[in-house]
This record gives sequence, C-alpha cells and structure tokens, in this order.
Amino acid sequence: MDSYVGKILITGASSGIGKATALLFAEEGYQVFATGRRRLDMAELGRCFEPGVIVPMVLDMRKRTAVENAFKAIGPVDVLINNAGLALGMEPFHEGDVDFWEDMIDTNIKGILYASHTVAQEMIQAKKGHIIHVTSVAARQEYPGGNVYSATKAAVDSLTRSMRIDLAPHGIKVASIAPGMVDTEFSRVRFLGDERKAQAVYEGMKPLTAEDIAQTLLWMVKAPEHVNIAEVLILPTAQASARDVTRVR
Ligand code: NDP
Ligand code: 8X3
Repeated sequence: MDSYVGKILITGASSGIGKATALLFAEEGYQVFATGRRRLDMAELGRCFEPGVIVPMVLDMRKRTAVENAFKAIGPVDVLINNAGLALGMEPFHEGDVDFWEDMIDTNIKGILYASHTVAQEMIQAKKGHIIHVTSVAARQEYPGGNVYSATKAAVDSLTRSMRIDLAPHGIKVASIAPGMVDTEFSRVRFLGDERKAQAVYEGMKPLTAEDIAQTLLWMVKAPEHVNIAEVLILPTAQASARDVTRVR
C-alpha cells in the first residue's frame, strides 16, 4: 500500500495550467501521472518531488495507440484532468490554415476522446472516478478569429454533458472548467512564438494565473463524494466575457 491520498492523471503538464496543477496535487499528497510532448520539461517536472510522486510521461495526445497503451499501463486513477490543448492562429475563417485546424481538432477533441475512453474503462470497474475537461470561455462566446478553436472547445463542452449522462450511472463524475484569459504559454503558442503579439493579449489587464486554475481544480476534486461541481466559468475580474476586457492604458 502506498501513502498517496489518490492517483491523478493530468495531460499537458509541461507548462501553464497543467504544470501548476501537477505541482499542486503533488503537494497535496497525490501521485501524479503527467503527460506532455516536451521531453526536457517533463523530466524537470518529475524532478520537483521525490521519484515516483510525479511520474512524467512523454506523450502526444494526437497519437491514439500511444495514448491508449500508456494510459492502460498506468492502471486505475481516481481523477483524469484533460487539460492538453492549444489554439493555433487567429485569422478570420476564410484565411485560416487547415493544418492548424487539424492540429487543434486532433489535440483538443480527439486527444480527450482517446484519454477518457481508456481511463473510463478502469473507472467503471472501480464504480467511481472523476473526469474534468479544461474547456474555455471561448466555448460559450465566439470572438473574431476564434472560429475553429472555439468550435473545438464547444465540442468538448457538449461531450462533457453527454459523458456525464453515460457515466453517472457508474458513479463517475464528469465536469468542465472554462477559464477566461490565463497568463501561460497559450498566446505564445497561438501566435507561433511572436512575443509582441502574445504580450499584447494581456496588456493593461491582470489575467488569471495557472495557479488560480490549479486551486479551482483542487476545490472541484475535493468536493464530497456526492457533490459534482459540474461546470465552472472562471474569468479575470477585468474580463466580463470572451470579448469584453477592461484595460488600463
Ligand atoms: P500552455 O501552452 O502553457 O500549455 C498547454 C499544454 O498542452 C502544454 O503542456 C503542452 O505540452 C500540451 N499540449 C499541447 N498539444 C499537445 C499534444 N498534441 N500532446 C500532448 N500535449 C500537448 O497553455 P495553457 O496552460 O493555458 O493551456 C492548457 C489548457 O487550457 C488548454 O486546453 C487551453 O486551451 C486551455 N485554456 C487556456 C486559456 C488561457 O488563456 N491560457 C483559457 C482557457 C482555456 P507540449 O507542448 O509539451 O506537448
Ligand atoms: C483561451 C481563452 O479567450 O483566448 O481559451 O480563447 S481565449
């Protein structure tokens, strides 16, 4: 028997929300299985605690067989946080890059399907479990250039609700958290490393931090067994909707 309070699997933990969440849950006594593509960042994450507390896994969520094999090998977990995701580009629909669309669809939707489908089998056996999807305010409110990114997150919102219907009879909670602007690598990735464009996103306003989201995820996970915090929308105070941001210039 180990002394962990539970086992949690977090995707996209090489930076941002996933990394902060992995560190927080490890501090809270969980054993954390953490995935990401960047080998060095994952190895560094694994070294933040005693060996075995955070188990880093180099994994591309777009690769179905690799995800299925890796997640089956972990065995049962109490919690799955489907966080890995990205936006690429912010062009109007008619100028969009179809390769970017494929990447967002494969990661943000199909990656979650592969992960949840695999992990749900063990949770059904255990008659309990908790799956949380990191969606976005962009799932509920579109904005110029958000098109395919918004659509992927809206698909995950819908999936969350239908998975909840199918999995509640098995004692499994399914939930989503929809953040607004969070200062992570998200905008740097979206604008393909263009620092100026990425920084402009948060200019004159105080965005959420990755730790804000991690703390909220911990609160969701720590709810009593009979309580499912099914949907959370979390925004910076300066952001009223996907399109309304108060900036001090
Ligand atoms: P980051 O870019 O900092 O982190 C994204 C994480 O996803 C990284 O660990 C990255 O790891 C991982 N990832 C991306 N593609 C893949 C892939 N194909 N396979 C495996 N891992 C992948 O951004 P955030 O922390 O902000 O993003 C986390 C989630 O939060 C995303 O789903 C995003 O859509 C969502 N979100 C973010 C908001 C924001 O304003 N920041 C607001 C609302 C939602 P690696 O590159 O190593 O693979
Ligand atoms: C990330 C937040 O508003 O840039 O999901 O789409 S937003």
